Amino acid sequence: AWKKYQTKGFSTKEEFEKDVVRHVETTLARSMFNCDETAAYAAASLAFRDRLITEWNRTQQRQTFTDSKRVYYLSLEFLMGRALDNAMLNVGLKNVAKEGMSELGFRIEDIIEQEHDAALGNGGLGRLAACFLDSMASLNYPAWGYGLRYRYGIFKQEIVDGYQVEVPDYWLDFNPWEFPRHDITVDIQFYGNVRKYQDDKGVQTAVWEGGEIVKATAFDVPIPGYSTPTTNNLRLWSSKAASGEFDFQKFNSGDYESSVADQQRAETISAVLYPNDNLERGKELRLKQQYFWVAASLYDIVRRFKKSKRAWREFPDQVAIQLNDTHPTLAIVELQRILIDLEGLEWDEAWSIVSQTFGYTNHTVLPEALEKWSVPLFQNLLPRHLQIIYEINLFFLQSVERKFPKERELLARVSIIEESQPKMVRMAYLAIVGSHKVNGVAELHSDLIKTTIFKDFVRIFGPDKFTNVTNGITPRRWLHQANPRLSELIASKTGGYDFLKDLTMLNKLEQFADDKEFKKEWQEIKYANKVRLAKHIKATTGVTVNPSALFDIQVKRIHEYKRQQMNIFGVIHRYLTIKAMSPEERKKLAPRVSIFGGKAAPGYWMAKTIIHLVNSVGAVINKDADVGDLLKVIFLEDYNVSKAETIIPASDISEHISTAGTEASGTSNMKFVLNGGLIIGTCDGANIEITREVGENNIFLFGNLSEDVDELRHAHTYGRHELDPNLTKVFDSIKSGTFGDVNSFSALIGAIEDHGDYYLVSDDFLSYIQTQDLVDQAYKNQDEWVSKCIISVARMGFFSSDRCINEYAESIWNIEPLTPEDGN
Ligand code: 26M
Repeated sequence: AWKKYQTKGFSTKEEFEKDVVRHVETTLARSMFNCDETAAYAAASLAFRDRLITEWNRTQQRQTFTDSKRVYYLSLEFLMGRALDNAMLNVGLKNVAKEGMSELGFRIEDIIEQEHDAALGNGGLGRLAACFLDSMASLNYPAWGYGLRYRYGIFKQEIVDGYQVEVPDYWLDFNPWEFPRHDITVDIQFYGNVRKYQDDKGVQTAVWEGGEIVKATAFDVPIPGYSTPTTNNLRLWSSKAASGEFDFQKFNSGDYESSVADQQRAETISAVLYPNDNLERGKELRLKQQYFWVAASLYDIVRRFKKSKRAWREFPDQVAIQLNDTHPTLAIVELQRILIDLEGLEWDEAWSIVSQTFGYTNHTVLPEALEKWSVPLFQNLLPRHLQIIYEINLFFLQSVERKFPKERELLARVSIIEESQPKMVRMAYLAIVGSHKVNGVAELHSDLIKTTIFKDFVRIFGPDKFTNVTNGITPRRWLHQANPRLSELIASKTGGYDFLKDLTMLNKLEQFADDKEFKKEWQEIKYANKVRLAKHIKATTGVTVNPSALFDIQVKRIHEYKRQQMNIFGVIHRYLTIKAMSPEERKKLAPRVSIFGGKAAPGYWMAKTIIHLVNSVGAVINKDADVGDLLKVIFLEDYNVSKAETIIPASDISEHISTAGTEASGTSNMKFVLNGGLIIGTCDGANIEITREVGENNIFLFGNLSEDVDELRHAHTYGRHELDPNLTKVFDSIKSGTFGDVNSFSALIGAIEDHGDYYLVSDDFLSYIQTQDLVDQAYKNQDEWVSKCIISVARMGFFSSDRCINEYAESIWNIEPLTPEDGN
């Protein structure tokens, strides 16, 4: 029905070509005679961008006129990847563009490849935010994302002599997908002092004064929904110096050098994404980034609310704010400050508004990732906010004391301020106290936070405040865009592309799990995807891999808890086994390609050592003539969203092998299964729910359970710790120098042999290699294997981020979709 409102703009290939030529000749000021692929990409993007703008404006008007409740998704990371392909598919004009570009002499694939990834995120958390934006728009929810416009995204990874080298990712040279809003700026204050005074009526007021001001400028990115009239907005803030304001007063007028230095210091705030994933390091600049972004976003949200002229108590009926982990927790304090210091509300009324507005999503239980800020650092940077935090804490602890009168230790345990040296602000506790709902991201994870790190808070607030929303992924990017042939095959059997809007429709595929013709097509598509990846491997590493081999893939951030070290030890074990075999025995083996990819945080030395080991092992195995095609080891450089789109559809088996209880959810597990690959994994995160959906026969689970982890760790520390003999053999071969310098890898071995094997690599090793043998056996029966893959895909409907967003909308945000029928 909304189609009748559809915008002007091209809809045929001729019209598209006209737009492209116009942009080449006028916007880019070039002639069609020297239009290269870069220019063609630019012009095609501008043509699509024009088309998005009308719907974007209309969506915003609709949301304003109907005065409907909006959700604001606050995330320091949005791992968007490429925009052009996504825009073409979402507005349903990729074929038009393909034909048009072809007539202009370009292949659409080459044009798409020109785009630099928007890589404003580290890993799972950032990519989840990007999937959520796609789902919120595709489901017509009135929703905005708020983030930071980093000048440098996550670093580019180069592998030099087997080691990771980081190269800056300057991505803004040409970015047609953002609109600078130089008229939308906010002054953000840092440092300074708080002066308290009483007015004539004896009312205390706090004034935050002095310090310095930095300007936030908005940059807007349109977010088109798939086949919907909704185009939502992602607003990213960029920092610059507030020129001519009082921050310059402290310099002598005409002191040019220090003015420039000041300018640069201000611009530093939005300069670079912190490249840590699941690690907190307490740097002042990081806290500055957080406040800068949170204060600008809240100013914007509050300004929009005030235009509606509603009473403050209606704020939570108009506004839901979701905190993507604790990174935006300052928003809670900032809204309280706005309401009491600037708008003159009473504390209690303000606090009730604040705590009804926010929801907090936890993404990790790793202790080293839980955010804490030193009180002295806080005091210096945000003096007024620290006062407010102390008040919040005081009222909170008073309420706890009333409820649990004689439990002094409880008060110390749940205090937002940790009484350490120096004292620390516990951001997760602040987020819980200031939100109406707290959720984990998979069932096991949500249970774990309720019984471990947030246990006391469940007693205090009751169990209903804590809930689960299992993560999901957008099928538009992770099936339709990444695997167009599989998407087409599915469409041909399920009655068109409706399954992209209702992924549970995949269940119609189950009836074809034994259909010969269907299975043949399915296999052909997988093979073609593997050929494509093999070409990429050849081009980037020089290694030839056989596309008929079993492709075994582990791509994700490198972290000890994700256990890439166990994977590579397993590869070495396989290598030693092959070496010990007779040629006849070798003939019975299933050839395998072990593929790794992922970035290590630049300061995470152990993770970098894992990368070095993978490359060193590959260097030896890949040129061993005894082994040949039976085993190849590949490390793919610079894993990112666009590379994931080629890697994931090419997997036969992928690895999700974290120590039980450590991976909150995982989302690549869902992407791999949705693309017709099976997985080997531990009983962790969403693997458990994937098993529930696809059935135990269609997944390779192994290893200890999360409830056994504490005991095993305890036994390592206090009992004898005997290593698995298979693992010992692997260590012996490393120690004998098979893979180069022995000392390079001693820390990796030492962590297991001498330092308690915290991630239980040895405990799970036997079960891991035995399960890998089962994978080999299963792969030999291709007929059964393909049926397993089809059945699994058919049962993956639950893992759409659409399901996930509908759950948030209903149980946390209390918002409704909005379409033209409701407005303009
Ligand atoms: C912290 C401090 C300084 C700089 C960066 C950080 C930081 C950045 C990212 C800390 C944690 C970050 O992300 C955690 C994360 O990605 N968690 C993952 O979230 C996914 C989506 O819910 C889950 O699927 C993964 O299991 C979980 O590891």
